[in-house]
Amino acid sequence: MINKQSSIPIYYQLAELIRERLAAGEYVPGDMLPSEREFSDRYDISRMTVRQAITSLVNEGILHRKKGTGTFVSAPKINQTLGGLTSFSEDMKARGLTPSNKLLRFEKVLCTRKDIRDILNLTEEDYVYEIERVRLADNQPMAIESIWLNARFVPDLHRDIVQSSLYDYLEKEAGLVIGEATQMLEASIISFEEAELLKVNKDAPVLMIERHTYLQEGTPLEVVRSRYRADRYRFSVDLPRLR
Ligand code: 16G
Repeated sequence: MINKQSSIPIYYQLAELIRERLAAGEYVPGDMLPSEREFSDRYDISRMTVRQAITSLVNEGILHRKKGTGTFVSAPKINQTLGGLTSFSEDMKARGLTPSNKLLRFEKVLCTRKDIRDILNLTEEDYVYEIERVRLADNQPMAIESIWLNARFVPDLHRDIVQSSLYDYLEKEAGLVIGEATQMLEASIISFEEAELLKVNKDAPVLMIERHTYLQEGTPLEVVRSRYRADRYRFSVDLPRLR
């Protein structure tokens, strides 16, 4: 029940109440939620407060809105384990989803950014491919990816290749052996343009993953900064007990 005397904001109480209903299985993925008006009548709270509660659950990915219809319970998020080095295409195919890309930028340029040069061990005379793509699964945008790829290893890369799997090309066509990567995960926000590309609210949270990938013999190959939709993705790691 909603307690109006409580110091806990009413919108938060309502969001918790909806969350509990979902956990109890009262609503399942695909179900339509009661309207804002029904919630506001039932709990005697303003529609603005109802909207705030629903928006917070939409931003978390638990609910989604369909224009002109209502609010629906979302499918569970994609659970991505962080145990090994895989490509986006492999990850999606393993789930029975079809990966695709929307290429935003593809250029071979001198590596002008010092932060990238430092990671890739390059000088100002070295070239990188700067690649930016929206990564989609079953035509749903999942992430925006910015790649800086050491051009020395793949002089003939062209834009058609990165319309599909980059790792496939690197390993099967270019004869490279990808060895290992270091990955960092942090919370981030995105620009208005990026929110439009990801089809999320402009203030929706995203998960920023930075990956530094190395070839088998240890040479740095790529720096990748990806912004994943926090409403569609969660990452999990297995932790052996350390003593
Ligand atoms: C993933 C990798 C990225 C790699 C890409 C290749 C992260 C954060 N990034 O998105 O480093 O370049 O896969 O994917 O996991 P592709 O082979 O499907 O093009």
